[in-house]
Amino acid sequence: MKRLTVLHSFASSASIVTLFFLGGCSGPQSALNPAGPSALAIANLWWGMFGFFALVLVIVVALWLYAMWRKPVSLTETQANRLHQRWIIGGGLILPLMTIIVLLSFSIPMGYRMLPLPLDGQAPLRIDITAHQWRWEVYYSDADIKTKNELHLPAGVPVDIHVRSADVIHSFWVPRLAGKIDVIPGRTNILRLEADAPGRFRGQCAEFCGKWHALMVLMVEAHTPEDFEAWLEEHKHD
Ligand SMILES: [Cu+2]
Repeated sequence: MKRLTVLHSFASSASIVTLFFLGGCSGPQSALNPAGPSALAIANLWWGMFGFFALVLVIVVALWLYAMWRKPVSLTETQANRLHQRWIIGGGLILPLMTIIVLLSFSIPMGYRMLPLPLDGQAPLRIDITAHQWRWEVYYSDADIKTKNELHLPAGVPVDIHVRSADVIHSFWVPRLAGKIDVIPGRTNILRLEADAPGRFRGQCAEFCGKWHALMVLMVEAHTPEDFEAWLEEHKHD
């Protein structure tokens, strides 16, 4: 009876802890609450890695418990050496190699999604962003519109963000839409992102860049293509 109560309280504490952590999966800046194709690929990779490493943890703990509880076996020196060699080759070479190959085979194609590769029949929209200590300057070259800490884009359309820095290294990151890209002085890096549907998202500089780095926030608004056109028209002559 006592054991059952202990099991129950353990189960309810585990559920509370799980709910607490899952609470962190939502919100305007959560990479686990994707709102675009490349963010979805990253979230899937994250869950895949989480499952894989959870499995590794369970196996390691099981082996550890087994090692603690099993009866010692007496082996000859040759047998012991052979066993040690097997563990070194299996656990030190084959297992890490297999792990790296599996992870790379999933993560490399996902990385490609964020590259500005040519698209069939659809030209991506270009938006230029210059990072300053401590603000984002957004520039729509076709319409000659500038905004500060505010990025407007059409939903359902691939957008190429060309990032540059006016001073130090920053990192452009809108977790719900794509992965992050470093913003390096003297270079232009390009990140492709896309929002599935209209909505508001939050971006944040992801590389420590000085005193007010934490306040280097970017508000992102995805509009329907028609609303985006209207927004461009409205701001063209500002
Ligand atoms: Cu920063």
